[in-house]
Amino acid sequence: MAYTLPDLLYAPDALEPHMDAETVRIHHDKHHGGYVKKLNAALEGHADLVKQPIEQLIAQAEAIPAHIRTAVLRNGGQHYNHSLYWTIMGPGKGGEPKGALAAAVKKDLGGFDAFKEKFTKAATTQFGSGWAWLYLDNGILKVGSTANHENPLMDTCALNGQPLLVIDVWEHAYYLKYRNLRPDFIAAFSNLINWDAVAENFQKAMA
Ligand code: MN3
Repeated sequence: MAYTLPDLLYAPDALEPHMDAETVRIHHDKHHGGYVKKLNAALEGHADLVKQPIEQLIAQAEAIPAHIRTAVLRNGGQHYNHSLYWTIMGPGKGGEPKGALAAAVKKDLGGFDAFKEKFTKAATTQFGSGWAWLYLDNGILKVGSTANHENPLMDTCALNGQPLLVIDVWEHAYYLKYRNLRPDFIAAFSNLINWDAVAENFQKAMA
C-alpha cells in the first residue's frame, strides 16, 4: 500500500491559455509526483500510517513518529494540497458560485466581489512559497494563506477548518508562463475555478 498520484481530470493543455500545458505537466507529474514519492519513502515500514486517508495522516502532528514527522507533514501536506488544487480547476470554468455557496459567500465574506478581493490579496501577499485558501471554519467561510506545505487541516497550522478552494502560489505553479508576475497568474486563475467542485466541497464540509 502506498499513496498514489491522482490522474488529472482533463488534458494538460485543457487549461490554456490561462495555464499552459507544460506547467500543468511538470507541476503534476514532477512536482506533485515527487511529493508522493517522498511521502511514501518517509512512510516505509509504517503500514499503520499509510492506510489512513491523506486528510487524516496530516491532521495530527503528534500522531506521526518524531523522526519522520517533518518529512510526512511536508510531503503529505503537498500531496493533499495539490490533489485538491487539480480538482477545483477545469476548462471553460470561472464565473461565480451559485446557490447555498453563493449565499454563504455573501453572509460570511460580504459577497463575491469581496471574496475575490480577499482571495487575491491573500494569494498576492503570501511571502514566498505557499497557498491561498477558501475554507470552512466551524460553519463560517474564511479566506487565508499558508506557507510552504501547510493547510487548514493540520493542527500545526494557524488556519483551522475544511479546505474548499486553493491556489498554489509556489513559483513552480506559474513561472514558465507568467515569470515574476504572480498577480497576473492569480487573475488568470479566476477563469479556471470550478465552482461546482467547490460547492461540492462546501456541501460535504457542512454535512
Ligand atoms: Mn505546486
